[in-house]
Amino acid sequence: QTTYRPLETEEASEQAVSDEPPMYRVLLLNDDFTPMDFVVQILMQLFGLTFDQANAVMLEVHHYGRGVCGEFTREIAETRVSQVNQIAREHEYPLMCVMERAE
Ligand code: NFA
Repeated sequence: QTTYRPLETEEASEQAVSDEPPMYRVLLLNDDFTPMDFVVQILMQLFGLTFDQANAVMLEVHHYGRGVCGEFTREIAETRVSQVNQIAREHEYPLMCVMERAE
């Protein structure tokens, strides 16, 4: 004997499968040594920000300790983090870039 139940719609089951990839925030952390104009250049070159946007993010990091460069899929976020940290190390600045899950 078979028990039949209705097919569940997404709404009925509340188990909808997201088709969107998880997003990651890329953050810059403040330090006392990295020059402000170097941070602004990084934000323009690697994150495509305008000078004014880059300046605003840099000042947020400088005043509050951290600031958001953007939100990306995992691979892109990982690549940006590596690029920032590598360029900073090449210039012997302690600038730190990290990522965290958004949402
Ligand atoms: N705090 C740094 C300074 O005063 C500037 C800075 C901003 C460093 C953002 C790192 C990130 N030179």
